[in-house]
Amino acid sequence: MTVAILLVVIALASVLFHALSPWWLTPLASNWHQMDATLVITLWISAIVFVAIVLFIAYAVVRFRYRPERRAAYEPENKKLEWWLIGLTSVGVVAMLVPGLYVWAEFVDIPKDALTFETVGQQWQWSFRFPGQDGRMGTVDAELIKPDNPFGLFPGNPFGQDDVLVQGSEVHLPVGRPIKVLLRAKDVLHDFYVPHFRVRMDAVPGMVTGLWFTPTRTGRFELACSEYCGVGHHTMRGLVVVEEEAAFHAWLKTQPTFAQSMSKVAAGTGDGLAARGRDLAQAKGCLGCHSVDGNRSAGPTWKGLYGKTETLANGSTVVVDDDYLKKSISDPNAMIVKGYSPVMPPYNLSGEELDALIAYTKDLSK
Ligand SMILES: [Cu+2]
Repeated sequence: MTVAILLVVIALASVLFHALSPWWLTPLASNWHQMDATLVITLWISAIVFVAIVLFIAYAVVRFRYRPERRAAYEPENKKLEWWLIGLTSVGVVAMLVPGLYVWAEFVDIPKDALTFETVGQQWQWSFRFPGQDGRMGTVDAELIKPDNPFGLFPGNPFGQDDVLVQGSEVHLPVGRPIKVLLRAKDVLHDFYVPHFRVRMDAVPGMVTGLWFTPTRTGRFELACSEYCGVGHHTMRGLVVVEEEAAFHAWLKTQPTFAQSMSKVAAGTGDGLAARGRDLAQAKGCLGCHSVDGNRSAGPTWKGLYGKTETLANGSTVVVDDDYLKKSISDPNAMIVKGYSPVMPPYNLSGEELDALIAYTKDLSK
């Protein structure tokens, strides 16, 4: 009897947990209410089956409990019952699958007027590219990816010259317009997922994947990598700002085009060694683990780092200078700062690149 009561309590508690739990979907901010509908349908069907089975077991435990005078009946087959069970299971499975097929058909049918932009994932940050005035994205090749050319655009391709290369990990989008996101990855699998938009897709090295949605609300939404991609995975975040069309275009104008960033490179140090260090830090993914605003991340923040005295894991202290930084980039695990894990891979940078990065950290420590 105790077992039967426990089973009934489990069934009731599961239903109550769902009804009272705050752990439910975030508010929807895109057109994909169908995703929620399929989820709810699946949840209800599974919930009904779960409760029915648990209650049936509780009933069977009481009804057929052991009595010395009773003998079990041998019944190897019950055709009628089997047909019922096959029928009900089929109806349940079909009811869970069919709505998904309808939603998928819509998911792969990308609206013709969609605004396209590209998102590139790398350990551990997101970068964004818009097609520019001509509405066409420039051709890319992974072999061309360099600190100066983080998207690997063909320097001579006419469609790529006006491509807008977004600075930082914040992307703006206009509200109420279908958006098509093209996805690439530079190193390992990543996954583009903004929970408020419901849709997600893996970014796979060596191919272009994509998804689409129409943002329905203005606001700031977090983009978090949703495919485990290494020790810095949790730091791989971005921000999607949905705003009115005019504000979006104003923002887009503030971002440099590919031609502008290339001419900066051609002009030598552009706007200084520190700026080149910043571009390099962005391109190499350093900022995935080292913040520049003082916040603690997988690695020490770069803000105020230069000239600081750090305590190392072995208890000794070191002043952060050119030598320490150079050593820590080429052999990160030699002198780990206390409280951090030895997770940084070694980087083989040129002397010029090292100088640029150090100039940048100096700049952040003024
Ligand atoms: Cu990732």
